[in-house]
Amino acid sequence: MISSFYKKIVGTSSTVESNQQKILCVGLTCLDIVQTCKQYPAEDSDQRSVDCRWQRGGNASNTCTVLSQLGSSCEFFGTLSAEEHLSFLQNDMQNYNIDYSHCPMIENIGCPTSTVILSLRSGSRTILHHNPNLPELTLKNFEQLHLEDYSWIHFEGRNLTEVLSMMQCVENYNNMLNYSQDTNNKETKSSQASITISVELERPRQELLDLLPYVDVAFISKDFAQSRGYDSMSETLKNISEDAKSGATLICAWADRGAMARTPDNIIVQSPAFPPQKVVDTLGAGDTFNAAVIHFLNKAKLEFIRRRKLKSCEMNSALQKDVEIKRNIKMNYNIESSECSHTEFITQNVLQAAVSFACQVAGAKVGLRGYNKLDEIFKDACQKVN
Ligand SMILES: Nc1ncnc2c1ncn2[C@@H]1O[C@H](COP(=O)(O)OP(=O)(O)OP(=O)(O)O)[C@@H](O)[C@H]1O
Ligand SMILES: *[C@@H]1O[C@H](CO)[C@@H](O)[C@H](O)[C@H]1NC(C)=O
Ligand SMILES: *[C@@H]1O[C@H](CO)[C@@H](O)[C@H](O)[C@H]1NC(C)=O
Ligand SMILES: *[C@@H]1O[C@H](CO)[C@@H](O)[C@H](O)[C@H]1NC(C)=O
Ligand SMILES: CC(=O)N[C@H]1CO[C@H](CO)[C@@H](O)[C@@H]1O
Repeated sequence: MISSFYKKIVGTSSTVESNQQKILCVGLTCLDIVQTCKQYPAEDSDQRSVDCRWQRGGNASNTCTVLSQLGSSCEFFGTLSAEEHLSFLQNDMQNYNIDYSHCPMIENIGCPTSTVILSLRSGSRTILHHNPNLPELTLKNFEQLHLEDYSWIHFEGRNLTEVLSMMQCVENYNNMLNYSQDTNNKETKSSQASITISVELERPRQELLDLLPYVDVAFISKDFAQSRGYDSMSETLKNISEDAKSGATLICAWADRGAMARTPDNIIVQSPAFPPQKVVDTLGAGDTFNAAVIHFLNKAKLEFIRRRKLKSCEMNSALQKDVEIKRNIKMNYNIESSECSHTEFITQNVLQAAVSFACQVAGAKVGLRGYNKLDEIFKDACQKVN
């Protein structure tokens, strides 16, 4: 089942090259207070929980945790409340090797908090979220970033206006790269690939569909799908691609039904779930799934670019010999650079492997408390198939 391509992408090394471009996750971090109970409590009852822990949470922040464990270099970008829980969140990001150096700090507004009840009997996670109106990131904040540091930017689909303007900013940057490639300014820019944009449609808000024309990869959560009346993954993919007329790769995960995805040219791939022996913690399963897909596709993208460069080097050395073919080769070079600005690297096989890999990682995660040891379990699994 595991191809050699798959092995190459997944790798076993968790060390990160220092000059590697990062994956940026834009969204929220919050404090999760997680209580594990034998069963979900009755109202007005008084019982002991089996386990209680504090954990760094928030969708973008969880996605970083998993990306980092899989060996991708990553950065979290979101507002941080400068209050008493700040150092808890910062220390934890440091432990997981997550860069947070560009996060704006907000005074006098508390940190968003989720109280979570995990039921061991049913495997459910019940979330009570409180956000004391910590301001959303703005375009101004986003403009402080150096976009050349990133190969992929993942957005939580939270606030339509702000996220849309950030995506437009990335689009402008990509167009600029494309322009300097066309003018054959090889030394400065030809090594730079355009940034891939992904989004998770998470909150049940119809208007978030307006983001789709700007994204390369869209994750549609089960909650979002259900809020629109879809009750299967295939119905979701079909109706969303009709509604939004999107050229994006669409991906839909659905708990123990696994996940399904659609390539830009309408080919459907899918994977079953890989349930662990016992489901102990489904909190963040979706974030884990997203991270694993992004990790896999980003690796595929880097590999695609590496091959393209090799090819263009070979061509350049051929150039020296034969001036006559020079013109054709130059044309080829340009055609290939614009191909790569889109999502040429997401072929049916790559997408299939990405979704299957992500269901395996998410399946391993729901068998674990928090994210502890996810990287070890995962390495063991890879060794077994090798
Ligand atoms: N009970 C389960 N058994 C096996 N795999 C699961 C289970 N729940 C989730 N998964 C895996 O996790 C992936 C994501 O699940 P899902 O979309 O339901 O998460 P979610 O509800 O968005 O999670 P959260 O909101 O807590 O991040 C699924 O595609 C599946 O591979
Ligand atoms: C989005 O953010 C802007 C600016 O922070 C705010 O004015 C607006 O109400 C937000 N919209 C939603 C839907 O949250
Ligand atoms: C890059 O430029 C080519 C032509 O110069 C164009 O066809 C292509 O759409 C551009 N790509 C992007 C991402 O703008
Ligand atoms: C999905 O699309 C089909 C036809 O394309 C339609 O019949 C169905 O009602 C749609 N589902 C929802 C929930 O909108
Ligand atoms: C804190 C937060 O916004 N959590 C959300 C993460 O995404 C899931 C859906 O995928 C939501 O249900 C959570 O509320």
